[in-house]
Amino acid sequence: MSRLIVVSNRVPVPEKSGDAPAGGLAVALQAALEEHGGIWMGWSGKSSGTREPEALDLKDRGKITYALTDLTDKDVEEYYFGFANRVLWPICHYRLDLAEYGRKEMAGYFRVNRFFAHRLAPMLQPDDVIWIHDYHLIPLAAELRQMGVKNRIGFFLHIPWPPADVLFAMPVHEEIMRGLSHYDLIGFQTDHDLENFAGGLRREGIGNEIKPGRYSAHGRIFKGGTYGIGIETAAFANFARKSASHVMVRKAAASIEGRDLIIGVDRLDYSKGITQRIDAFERFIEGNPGQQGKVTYLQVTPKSRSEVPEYEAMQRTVAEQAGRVNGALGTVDWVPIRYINRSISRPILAGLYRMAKVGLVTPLRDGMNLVAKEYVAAQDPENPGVLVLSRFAGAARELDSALLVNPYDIEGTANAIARALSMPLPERQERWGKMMDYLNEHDVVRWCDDFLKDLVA
Ligand code: ADQ
Repeated sequence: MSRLIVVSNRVPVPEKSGDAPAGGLAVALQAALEEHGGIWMGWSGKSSGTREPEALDLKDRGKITYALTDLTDKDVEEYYFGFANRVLWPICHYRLDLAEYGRKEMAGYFRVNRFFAHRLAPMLQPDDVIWIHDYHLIPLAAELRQMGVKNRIGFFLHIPWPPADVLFAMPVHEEIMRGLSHYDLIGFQTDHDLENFAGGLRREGIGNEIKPGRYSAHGRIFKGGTYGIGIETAAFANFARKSASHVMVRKAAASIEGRDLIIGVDRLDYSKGITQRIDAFERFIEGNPGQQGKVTYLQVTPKSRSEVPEYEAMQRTVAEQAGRVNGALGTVDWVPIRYINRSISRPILAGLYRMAKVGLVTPLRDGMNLVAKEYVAAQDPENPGVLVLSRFAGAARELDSALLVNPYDIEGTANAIARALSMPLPERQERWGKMMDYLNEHDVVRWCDDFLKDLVA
């Protein structure tokens, strides 16, 4: 394959070449970029105020050039907080009720995509392969085509794709769908998302599947497929094994004092089902009074997108809820819920996952959910914990040996927590073994290879 060009909203630039990035996605993409040589372009995360951003900031790290651009305040407001996070994010997570449409924001979204295209195009060589990531940049291929770019362009959507009726509630759904048809390959996390996409094409009468995995719409033919993202399974498992001796993990273990640990780890986001999960935990304790004082539920939740009003409101709601449950159920020597609003380093996170008898991953809707996979990879094969997983996470389509729950069913989730805590060792090992085999086979490097292979085929 020729050079690889990756474009995503944010870019994990290493301090110096060879530095290992923190997340699995960055690891896999950096490895692919190292192999082929190339560019990773995106927003610097900084604002240029009211001034037009200056030329791209280029940082060379070995065979990879990181190309960063600032955005104006107006761009950040309209493209990022406005359209991407207040329209596309809720719509793609089936939350019509939370979508806030505004002409200005929509215009800003398309304007920033055009701006990205204008900055990227001059750096392209004719046989470069371009891979664009996520909902922030759907129209980017169309803008590049407009400028005469004929290269292979692939797109991967990290979040769910909604059914036609949800999508069509979005005023610019036509432009968004047309934008997608300019890619050569569109990748989704699950078959479900791909079916929703194909259903949308049919319902609108703009296209259809002409043969398996090949679609025709807006006068173009392109491929669509399912590529569920993985984690660095082996590395994460290794991490977790070593982490048990980490001083912070040992302190955490001591503070649990022989109680069973239940863990939840999510960005503070309404899609993650955190309030329903706390309700389910409360119901579990109320229904199992013998468990009082015997379990600790640790919810690790860094704040995210605090500038978006729905997220700011949620910060208050969850904090109040955790406080209320602790007030109602706690005793002088037992705090039922430990609620933490900060990021935790990966070694400590891995150690905490391993320590937890139950991993609670109950999003109302999630593209994949990597926490579910990390929790499984971190377990001790001799004594693995139990994953309680929402059937509405993409991961549920792969990890079907988890205890699958409907997160809206509070009683059902409470029962699953009880079942997880009392599950006999042989059943835990069998369920865990199946999931771990899957994760070993389908790690993030394979995800990256599969997508790129199909893009260039
Ligand atoms: P996210 O919505 O961010 O990702 P997820 O897949 O769970 O959700 O990934 C979160 C990552 O952040 C995990 O690697 C997790 O370890 C880390 N993380 C979360 N809380 C943390 C904390 N307190 N401290 C440290 N690390 C923390 C989007 C989509 C998902 C999709 C991914 C990848 O919404 O559905 O799985 O992209 O495609």
